[in-house]
Amino acid sequence: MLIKTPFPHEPLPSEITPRQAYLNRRQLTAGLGLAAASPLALAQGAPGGGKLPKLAAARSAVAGASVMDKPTSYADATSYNNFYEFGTDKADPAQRAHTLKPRPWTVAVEGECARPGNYDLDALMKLGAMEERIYRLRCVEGWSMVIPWVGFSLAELIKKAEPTSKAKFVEFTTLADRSQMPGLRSGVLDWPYVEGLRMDEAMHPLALLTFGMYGEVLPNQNGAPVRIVLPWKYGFKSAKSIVKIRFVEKQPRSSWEQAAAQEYGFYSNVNPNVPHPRWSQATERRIGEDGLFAKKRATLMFNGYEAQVGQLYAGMDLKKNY
Ligand SMILES: Nc1nc2c(c(=O)[nH]1)N[C@H]1C(S)=C(S)[C@@H](COP(=O)(O)O)O[C@H]1N2
Ligand SMILES: [Mo]
Repeated sequence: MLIKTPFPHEPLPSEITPRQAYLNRRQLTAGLGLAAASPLALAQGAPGGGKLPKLAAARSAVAGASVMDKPTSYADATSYNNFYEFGTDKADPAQRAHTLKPRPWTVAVEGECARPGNYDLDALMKLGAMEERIYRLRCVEGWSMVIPWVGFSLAELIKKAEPTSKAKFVEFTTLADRSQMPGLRSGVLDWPYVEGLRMDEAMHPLALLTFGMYGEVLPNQNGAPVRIVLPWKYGFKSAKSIVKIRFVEKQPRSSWEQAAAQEYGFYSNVNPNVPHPRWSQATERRIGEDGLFAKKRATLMFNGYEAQVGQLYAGMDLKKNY
């Protein structure tokens, strides 16, 4: 069946209504008495799926890098995804991303920098020391997760590339290969998926070049083999399956701006005070807490990372620069 999405990224009823599968699983874990562990214990032990290679990481010392919220279950984090290259339904990436080949993989680092280059995945992974960061991820659609990511600050890669004084922004381009990605047949976005950051945002220690989650390498549906995660921005800024990182002078035009500029600004910082033109951003549903009577959570300014990133936007009108 062909389901027409009237606008990209519109929360579908299926996203607002919890899936029966989640309820069943929650009832099961509650029954086993597994739900009462302390956040710290869960953070250290949040288990992966056990099917992918392990990716060892030290606990991050970066300020704000480990929230105390209970991590989302691996099953939820890997079955409720946005990765439009594999379809627009939340279940599509988990069902269809097995066709993605995360190895061999090359990331081109280019543009306004003294040391451009093509990095093979293994070389890329050696540019920094792997850390575990437990971040909140808030989707513009109004749901959130808490995920223990593995990677290192994007700043590590940027410093090695030695950007020139002309490099004001960083542009990320992700894979667009029809033979691996069935969703590219749809015109829902202008492929390839492109995102961008101002240089100081990209250099912020919380900006994570991400290779794994839950102590293992990234599953395909979560953006294998390498993605970025920007915890203070709406989820769509966290581009998956990156193949190119380019330093540029002018502000890049992201795929979401291209699709609907009045709805998805370049900054897209999480902000409960600036509603999306078609819905409020004041509250969010935490995946895993989606029972019939579960209360929504209040969305926090900069997704709760205001102390760390607020100064990047000092003096800016955040209603204009949404
Ligand atoms: N290449 C690519 N990256 C993407 C997307 C996408 O469709 N394609 N979706 C974004 C959106 S809208 C969200 S909310 C997050 C979801 O990340 P997760 O599935 O790992 O939770 O990925 C982001 N990165
Ligand atoms: Mo999203």
